[in-house]
Amino acid sequence: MSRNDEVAGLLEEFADRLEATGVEYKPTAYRRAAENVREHTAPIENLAGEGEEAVAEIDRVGDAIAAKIVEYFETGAIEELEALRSELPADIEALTAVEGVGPKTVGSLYEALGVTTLDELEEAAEAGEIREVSGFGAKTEENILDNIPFAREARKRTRLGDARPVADAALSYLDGLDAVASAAVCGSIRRWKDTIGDIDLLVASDAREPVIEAFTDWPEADATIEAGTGKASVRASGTRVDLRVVDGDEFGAALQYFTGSRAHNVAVRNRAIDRSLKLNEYGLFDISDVDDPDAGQRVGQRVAGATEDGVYEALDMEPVPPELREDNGEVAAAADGDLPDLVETDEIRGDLHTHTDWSDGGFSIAEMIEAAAERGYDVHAVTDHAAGPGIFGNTGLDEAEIAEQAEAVAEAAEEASADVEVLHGVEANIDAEGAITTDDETLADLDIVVASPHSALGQDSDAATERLIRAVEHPHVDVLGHPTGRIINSRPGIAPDIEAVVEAAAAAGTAIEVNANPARLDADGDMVRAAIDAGAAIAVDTDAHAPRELDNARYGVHTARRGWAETADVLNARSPEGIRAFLDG
Ligand code: DGT
Ligand code: CA
Ligand code: CA
Ligand code: ZN
Repeated sequence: MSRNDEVAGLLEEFADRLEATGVEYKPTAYRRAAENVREHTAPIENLAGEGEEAVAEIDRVGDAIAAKIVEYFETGAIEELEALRSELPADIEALTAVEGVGPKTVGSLYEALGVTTLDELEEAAEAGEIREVSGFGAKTEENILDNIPFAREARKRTRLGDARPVADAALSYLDGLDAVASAAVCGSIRRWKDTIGDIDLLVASDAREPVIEAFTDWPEADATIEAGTGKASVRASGTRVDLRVVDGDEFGAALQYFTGSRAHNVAVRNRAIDRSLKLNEYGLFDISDVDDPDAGQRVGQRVAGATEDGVYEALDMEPVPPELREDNGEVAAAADGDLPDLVETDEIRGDLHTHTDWSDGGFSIAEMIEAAAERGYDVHAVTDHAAGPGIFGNTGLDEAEIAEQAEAVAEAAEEASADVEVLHGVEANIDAEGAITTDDETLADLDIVVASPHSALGQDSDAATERLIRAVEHPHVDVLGHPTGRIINSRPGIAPDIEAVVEAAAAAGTAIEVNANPARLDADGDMVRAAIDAGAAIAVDTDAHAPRELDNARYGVHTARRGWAETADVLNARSPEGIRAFLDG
């Protein structure tokens, strides 16, 4: 974690605690400051060293907040924050992780019941004490109780999008060391799971000690958790990073083993046993002539282990792409030579769900088209928010504004230097009943309509199913955007009957989106697989609000791969003509 992140975290806590004690306006100022400190490119500790004025140069950081930041670097604490902490000794970060519990709730529940931790919150809810507090009711209490397990789980796991850049940085650092022959990520992050418990790294080297030493000295590591002869763990950006160092001839076996999942490994190991082979993290061994196969880890004749592909091939299997290794039929498919030909990130020909400064994006239509061109895209769809439920203030476009934007998009497309086919569309809203809240005549004129749920995300499963079925059956809807509306580690979203929704989508010719924003990643792998089985197309879109967010496409592609998506299943891996044909159909 950089010190900018650290200070931003403190300012956010400050904001929460001010809000909990009923202070108005100031919390917003602290949150804005936090955001800008986090995004600021210069290290905050350097600015603080130069003094308050240098810190106050950061956008939205006023003199008062700048003084507190300097105080923190000079004394190791902020006096006023310490005072707020003793006034309200509750774990505000943990408690506000529960959906429906904000800082004010934390303040009230502490005052009335002395609640300071998640456990105490749960006890109070179970005992029916919360409903007795003024301003709370039985329904609120029930919601809190329902949401506690999710909050507990969320605090333990890191989002893929937060962990992957850390893993990539660690990997390139290790790759640059002389003693390292090869380096790879393994574990859930190599399988591209949407959340990960820890980052697992593997290195092949015949000099273990210097590699371990260099790893614990990695500049981005905040602390060493443990260090041994062949493995070490550090903490970086709040996530645990495990490294194992093995010999080159065992690298493939270790990579296979530590990639998991456990269930996949069990299935593969059983296949080895059927062939009188022994598979473990050290290699694949022929034990047909061995009296006691359990006598050691490296017994019998080594038949594979240097490469992972070699391990699978020696088991008469196609090498299994990591995303499939969840024991969902991939072992049998690999044995039959029936693995899917998975879509690749560089096969994406354009993004079909993006925003500009016409709604809540930060960049112009022209800048977003240019960014798409830079990424080699052939197609780019502009789909700003339509006004409607769940879209705040006046960020969403009404019918007149959509018509006006059509002209602006046509103009920008005309002027764009690169040869990108620009589509004009909208991200329309699916209301709680499944109606699309933009006029049909307006929708009919657009190249593409993405329809997404943005409101009523706490509705029950039956209502959610009906809602999404009605939306995908709408004649002008082309893509169902982020189908559940979940925000990973923050809110679960709706839980429709997936089969029913994807069947309706397939029948209506509506594509199911994999939203590549790493906070969303829905549809998830399971829904993608159901959609493909039902015959629905998949759209892998970033929902970018800025050019750099177009680079999130890889998270969406790997999520689609977890759902066994082949190139042909993905709408925006088709040619511009193919995409047009689908949208017109
Ligand atoms: P995570 O970190 O919770 O997101 O999930 P993984 O899959 O990365 O799990 P982790 O970090 O505990 O271990 C990495 C891989 O190592 C795991 O996917 C499979 C393998 N592995 C670790 N311990 C065991 C074990 O006791 N038995 C088996 N079969 N495999 C193991
Ligand atoms: Ca892991
Ligand atoms: Ca691990
Ligand atoms: Zn969007």
